[in-house]
Amino acid sequence: MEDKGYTFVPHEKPFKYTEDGLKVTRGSAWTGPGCHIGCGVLLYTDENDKLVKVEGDPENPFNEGRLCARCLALPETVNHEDRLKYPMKRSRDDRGKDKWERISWEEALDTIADKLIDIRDTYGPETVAFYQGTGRDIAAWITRLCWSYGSPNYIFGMSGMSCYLPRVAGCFATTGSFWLGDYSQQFAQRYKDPRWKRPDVILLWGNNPVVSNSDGLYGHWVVDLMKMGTKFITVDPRRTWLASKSEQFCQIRPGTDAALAMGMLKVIIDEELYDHDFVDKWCYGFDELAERVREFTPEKVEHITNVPAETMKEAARLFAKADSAIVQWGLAVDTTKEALPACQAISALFEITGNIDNPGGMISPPSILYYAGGWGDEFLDPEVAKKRIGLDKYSLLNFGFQVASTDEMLKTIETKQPYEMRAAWLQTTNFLTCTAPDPHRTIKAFRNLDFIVGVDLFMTPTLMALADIVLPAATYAERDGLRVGDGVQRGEAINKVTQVGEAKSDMEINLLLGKRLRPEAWPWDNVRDMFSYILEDAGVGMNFDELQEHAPAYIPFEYYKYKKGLLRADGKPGFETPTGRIELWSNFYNNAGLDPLPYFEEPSPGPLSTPELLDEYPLVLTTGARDFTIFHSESRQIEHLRAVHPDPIVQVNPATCRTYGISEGDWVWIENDRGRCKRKVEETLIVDENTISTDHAWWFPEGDPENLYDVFDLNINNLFQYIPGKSGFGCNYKTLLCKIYKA
Ligand SMILES: Nc1nc2c(c(=O)[nH]1)N[C@H]1C(S)=C(S)[C@@H](COP(=O)(O)OP(=O)(O)OC[C@H]3O[C@@H](n4cnc5c(=O)[nH]c(N)nc54)[C@H](O)[C@@H]3O)O[C@H]1N2
Ligand SMILES: Nc1nc2c(c(=O)[nH]1)N[C@H]1C(S)=C(S)[C@@H](COP(=O)(O)OP(=O)(O)OC[C@H]3O[C@@H](n4cnc5c(=O)[nH]c(N)nc54)[C@H](O)[C@@H]3O)O[C@H]1N2
Ligand code: SF4
Ligand SMILES: [Mo]
Repeated sequence: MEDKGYTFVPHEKPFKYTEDGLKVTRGSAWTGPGCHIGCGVLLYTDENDKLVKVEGDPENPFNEGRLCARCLALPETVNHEDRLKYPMKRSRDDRGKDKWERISWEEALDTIADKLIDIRDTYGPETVAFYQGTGRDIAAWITRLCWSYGSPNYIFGMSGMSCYLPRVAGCFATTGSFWLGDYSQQFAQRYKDPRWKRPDVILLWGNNPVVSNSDGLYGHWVVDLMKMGTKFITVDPRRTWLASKSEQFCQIRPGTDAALAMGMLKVIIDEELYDHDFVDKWCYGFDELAERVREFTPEKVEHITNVPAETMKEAARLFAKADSAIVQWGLAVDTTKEALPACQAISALFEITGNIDNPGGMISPPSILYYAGGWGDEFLDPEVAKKRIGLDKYSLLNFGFQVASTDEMLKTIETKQPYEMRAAWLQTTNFLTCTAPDPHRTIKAFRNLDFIVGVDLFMTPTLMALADIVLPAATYAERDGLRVGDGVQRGEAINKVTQVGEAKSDMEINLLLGKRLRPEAWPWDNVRDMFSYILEDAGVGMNFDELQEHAPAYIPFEYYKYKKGLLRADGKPGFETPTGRIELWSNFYNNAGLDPLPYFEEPSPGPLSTPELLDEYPLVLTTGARDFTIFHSESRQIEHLRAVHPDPIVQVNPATCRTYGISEGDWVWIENDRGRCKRKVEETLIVDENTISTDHAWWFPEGDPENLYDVFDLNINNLFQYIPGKSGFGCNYKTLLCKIYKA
C-alpha cells in the first residue's frame, strides 16, 4: 500500500475469523436496510453462510462497538420470508393487482434495456426519470446509470427536495462548502487526537441525533460530548430526551425557525457577541444582515415562535460566548417552505461567531465525497443536460446535488410539458408511502407512464401500485461495497457474507444494466473492479481487496482550510463564492432573483397567517419525528422491530386530549381540507397544548396488497401538497393546521 497520508486503525483480528463455530466478518453497515451512516459491524454466519447475528465492532472508532436495534435485528430482516427474491414482471394493465410472474435476471435486464433504448431512440433520453430516496448507498450508482443512459432527470421525490438538499444548496451558494459539526469523527484517535477540541456548546436545531443518526453524525457522539461537559441548547417543538438535558430549551412553534434564528442574530449583534475579526476579514454583507434582523426583537420573536424572550436571549448568549460551538441542524430546517432563508439565518449563527473550520466548530467534508454525491455527469450530452426539469425556473438546482425539480417533474408528467415523460426507474424509494405529498395526485400522474421499474428489498405500496418489473435488491450483508466520505472522513468496506434468493446489490444491478445501455460508461467486469477504480481515482491509494482488510481508512484532515487556500479552486485563501468571503448577503441568491438576505415567512396555513381556519382546524401539526426502530417506511414486517412501535401514533398533550374527548390508545383521524389519516393516540407532555406530532411513512405489509396495504388510510401526506419555496427548495412537511377526532 502506498502511503497517501491515510491513517488506519490496527485491528487485533483479521477481517474474517471464526468464533465459537461461527464465521465472523468485519464490515460496515451502510444500507440496506436504511440508515445514513453505516456503523462498524461484525457479521456472524453459520456453516450454511446464513446470517445469524450482528454485533458492533468495538475496534471501529466510528461507533466503538455500539449498535442500535435496527442493526441488531438485521438477521431477521435479511432472512425475512417477505423479501423480494427474484425479478418479477406484470402486464401494464395489471398495475395495482397482485399478479406477478417470476422471470430470470437475463429476461428482466434485457427487457428493461430494450424498452429504455427504444424510448431513448424514439423520444429522447430525458423522457426517463430516475428516482431515489434518502441517503442509502445509491447516489453514485443511480446518477451514473441516469446520466450515462443520457437523462438529466435524476430525482429525489420530496416536494422542494426538502431533506438535506436545501442545507447543502444553501451552504454551497453562500459559502462554497457544506458545514458539519466537529465531533472528532475525522480522526482515527477520535477524542484523544490532540488537534481536536471539545465544543463548549451544541445548538441542536430541529434534529434529534440520538434517534436519527442522520447526515453523517452518529448520535452517541452527542452523548459522549455531553458526558465530557459540553452544554446543550435545543430548538424543537417537542421536549425530547436531549431537550430535557439542555441548558436552554426553545419549544418552538413548528415552521418558525427562521424567525428564532433572526432573533438570536439580533441579540448576538446588539450585544457585540460576534467574532469581529472573523466578520471583518472573512464575511461579506454583515451590515445588511444586521439591518435585516433589526426588527426581530425578542418580544416579536416570542409572539411568532412561542419561545419566551428570555430563553431566546439566554440561548443566543450561551451559543455566542462559547469558545467553539456546533450548530447540529436537522431535517426541520429543510421541511419549511422557505427552507433556504431559514438555512441562511441559522448558518449565520455559526458564521458570525467564527465557528468555521475551527476545532470543535463547524468543519467541511473532504472533496473526496464527489462520487457519492453524483458520479458520471461527463456522459451527459450538454444539450440534453439543459433539459433537466426545473432548471429554467430554479437556477439554484445547480448548487449541490444535480437533481431535477420534483415539483416541476410532477407537473411535467401530468401536462406533458415541456415534453412527455415515458418511464421511471425507482431505486430505494417508496414514494407513495413516504416522500410524495398528495399521494392520490402522485399515483394518478405516474399511471400515465408507459414503463416503470422498481428495485427494492420488499414489495411496497408504490411498486404494487405502479411497477411493471421489480428487481430484488441485496442488504448490506449480501453485498460488497464501499463508503468514502460523507462528512465521516473515512473509507469503509461493506463485505458480503450471505446470499438471499437471487437478490443482487444496487451496484451490480446498475453495472449490468449500464453495460447494456452505455457500455463505455461501465467498463468493469464486476463491482469489485469498479470499487477499485473509484478508490484509485479518489487517491485512496489501495484497491478494494486491501480496503476490505484495512478499513476504516482515515482521510488526511486540516483545520482552517480557508486560510490556506484549500477551499477555492484557484488556490487563493477564502471561500468559493463570488466575493471569496462567506456571503451573509448572497450574490448567487441576488442573481437568481431571490432575496439576498435571510427572511422569515409565516407558514401557511398557520395560526398567524390563516387565523380564520382555527375554528375548524385548531391544532398545529408536525410530522415525521424519527423513532428508533423505524426507518421511514421500512421494517414494518420485522417482528421484533414492529413490536416496539406496532401502530402509527400521534403525540397529544393530555389537556388537548380532554378538550377533544380522546385518550391514550384511541384510534383517531387527523384531518384537514385535503385529506385525513388514522393514528393511535399517545398522551404525552412532550408537546404543548396547541401542537400535535405524528409519524410518517406508515403502511401495513399485513394488509391487502390490492388495497395498497392500507397506505391511503395511514398516510399523513394525504394532508400535504406539492408547494415548494421560492428557490425551488423547501416544503412545509412539518407544519400544518388540522383537527383530530375519534375514528
Ligand atoms: N410527512 C413526512 N413525510 C416525510 C418525512 C417527514 O418527516 N414527514 N421525511 C421525509 C424524508 S426526510 C425523507 S429522506 C423521505 C424518505 O423517503 P425514502 O427514502 O424514499 O423512504 P421509503 O419510502 O422508506 O423508501 C425507501 C425504500 O427503499 C427500500 N430499500 C431500503 N434499502 C434498500 C437498498 O439497499 N436498495 C434498494 N434498492 N432499496 C432499498 C426500502 O425497502 C423502501 O421501500 O421521506 C420523507 N417523508
Ligand atoms: N430511526 C430513524 N433514523 C432516521 C430516519 C428514520 O426514518 N428513522 N430517517 C433519516 C432521514 S432521511 C433523515 S432526513 C433524518 C432526520 O432526522 P432529524 O434531522 O433528527 O429529523 P426529525 O427526527 O424528523 O426531527 C428532528 C426533531 O425536529 C423536531 N421538529 C419538528 N418540527 C419542527 C420545527 O418546525 N422546527 C424545529 N426546530 N424542530 C422541529 C421534531 O420534534 C424532532 O424532535 O433521520 C434519518 N435517520
Ligand atoms: S446508526 Fe444504527 S441502524 Fe445505523 S448503522 Fe449504526 S447501528 Fe445500524
Ligand atoms: Mo431525509
